[in-house]
Amino acid sequence: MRGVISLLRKWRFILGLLVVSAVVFAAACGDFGGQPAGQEEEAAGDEGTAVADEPELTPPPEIEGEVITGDLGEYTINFGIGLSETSPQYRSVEYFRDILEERTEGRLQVRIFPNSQVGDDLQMMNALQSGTLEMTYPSTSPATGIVPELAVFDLPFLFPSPEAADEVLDSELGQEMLDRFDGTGIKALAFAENGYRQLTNSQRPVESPDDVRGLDLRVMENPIQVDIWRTLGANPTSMAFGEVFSAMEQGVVDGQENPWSTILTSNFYEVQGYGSETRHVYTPFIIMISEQFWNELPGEYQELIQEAAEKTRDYQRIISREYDQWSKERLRDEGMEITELTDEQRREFEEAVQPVYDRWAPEIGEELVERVQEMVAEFEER
Ligand code: TK8
Repeated sequence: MRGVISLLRKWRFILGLLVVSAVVFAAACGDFGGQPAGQEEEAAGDEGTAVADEPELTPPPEIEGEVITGDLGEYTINFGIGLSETSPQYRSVEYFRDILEERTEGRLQVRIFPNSQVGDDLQMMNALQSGTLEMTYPSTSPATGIVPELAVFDLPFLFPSPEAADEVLDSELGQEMLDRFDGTGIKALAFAENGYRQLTNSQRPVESPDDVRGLDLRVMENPIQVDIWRTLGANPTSMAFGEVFSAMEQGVVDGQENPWSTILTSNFYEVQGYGSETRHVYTPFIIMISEQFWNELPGEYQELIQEAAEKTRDYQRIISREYDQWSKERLRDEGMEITELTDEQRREFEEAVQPVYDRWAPEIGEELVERVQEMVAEFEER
């Protein structure tokens, strides 16, 4: 029987490899909503186009723990992400890969596919559910179709600091959210940090809600993100991340919103002249694995992957915060005019989007929204 299982596993592995290779080939031809081939080369860091340098980063922690020995089989994890090789997200997946490969002497291999090469967030989550991709690391916003309660993190101005976000995400409430993926074809291992979202556009400086009026903006595929910008008088369009650069370059949209490190490492500054430090939403990432693949793994490998995901989360938060302000300054070096809002100006945005809470708290669950707000308030009082 073991021979049959191992043969099946080999066939699945070969099939998976064929699917992923076909997908990678298709992506190279620009078929997967990723950046068209030309821009992928740029995003790959050709000198003189993509931003080649990076901030002084805290080095990844030493890899500790025994090597896992025994005839537990060999597996390859194809790990797709939306951001580029210079992003803190990518750097953290390299650390995840190194932990697995070192602790199993290469019996667990990780192949990283950045730049939406094997699909955008929704496509990669679907690929996990169908077992054609092993891991991905999307924002919570596009995952609300699978776990609706995640929408609480789409509420504007919810977290006053990254530490307050960590407090909630790493609490029992956060674990409850991750556990809600069980049975959906996805196992959610840990949160990480996408970060505070900042508005950019090609038209004008923005320092008040009035300046937003009439802007055509790309937003994530999530109804609350659409509502936020419609409430501010913009014309929001939901779009997969891999299509954003081209849409801005062709003038299909005037702007988008993402953390400074994404705006920098996805070269958005090349087509966006104005940035505003709105910090209007804090978006978490989720490190996730295909439930089908997870269930086939020996328990020792499951434990290692869970441990590695939590270490990856902790490290990614550190370098994400090191990238944040450094990226803002690099964007200025690249010619972007960045408006830093005063507390008063940011309060004007908060007041303008209060109706979003009123409309969506009942949808998300008043009790859940209040639980998160109480945890944040208690944390801020410490
Ligand atoms: C990358 C996306 C991105 C998100 C977005 O896969 O879509 O704008 O902020 O980070 O998840």
